[in-house]
Amino acid sequence: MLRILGKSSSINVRKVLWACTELGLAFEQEDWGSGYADVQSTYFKALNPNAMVPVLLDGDFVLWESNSILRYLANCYGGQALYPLEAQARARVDQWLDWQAADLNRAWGYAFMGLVRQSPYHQDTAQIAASLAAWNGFMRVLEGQLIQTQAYVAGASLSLADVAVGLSVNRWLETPFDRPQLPAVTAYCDRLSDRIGFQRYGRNGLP
Ligand SMILES: N[C@@H](CCC(=O)N[C@@H](CS)C(=O)NCC(=O)O)C(=O)O
Repeated sequence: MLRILGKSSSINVRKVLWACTELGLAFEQEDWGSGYADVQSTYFKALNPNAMVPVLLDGDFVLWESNSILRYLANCYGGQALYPLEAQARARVDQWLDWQAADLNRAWGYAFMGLVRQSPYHQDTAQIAASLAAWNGFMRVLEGQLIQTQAYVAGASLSLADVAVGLSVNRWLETPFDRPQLPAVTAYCDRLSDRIGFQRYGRNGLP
């Protein structure tokens, strides 16, 4: 049985939970991370020296880094529909997975910590505004892509990229600020909401 270490309120853990659901995989989830079991413990840091969730245990095999876990699960457990073998189709999925982990994730960091987590260290209004502007800029890039595909991020069918990007879209929609209207992004979120995995894990781990 796969073990997933990480609390379901974590966006990166929810990627893995949703991917397992898409792949029809049974798993055991353990609540690790702030507010739960201690990721600074010797046991946990031997699994992931970064002291972050998620961590996947597949027998003796240990893997951290959420998007790498998505790729591993698809590669190992018949996920060719989510992560195509053909080089260019696979590269398109990788492009959006890497974009989510690097550009999009970096853009929202300050604003999310300040507005949602209410961190006292992230209350500089100019930096919040800069973070929101960068975040919206990347979301406009996503809007353009979804206008082209009229379906999912990497094309006509759901892929691993939608797991990472879909959860990010939920984060953007749930963060309290004056958002620009992005109709293709809104329609995309509605499309994802038909999926049981997104219903279970897409909305901050809540039903
Ligand atoms: N790049 C990592 C980032 C993981 C990450 O930032 N995890 C956060 C939760 S979303 C975490 O472990 N925070 C520390 C904690 O909750 O104790 C990934 O994608 O897996």
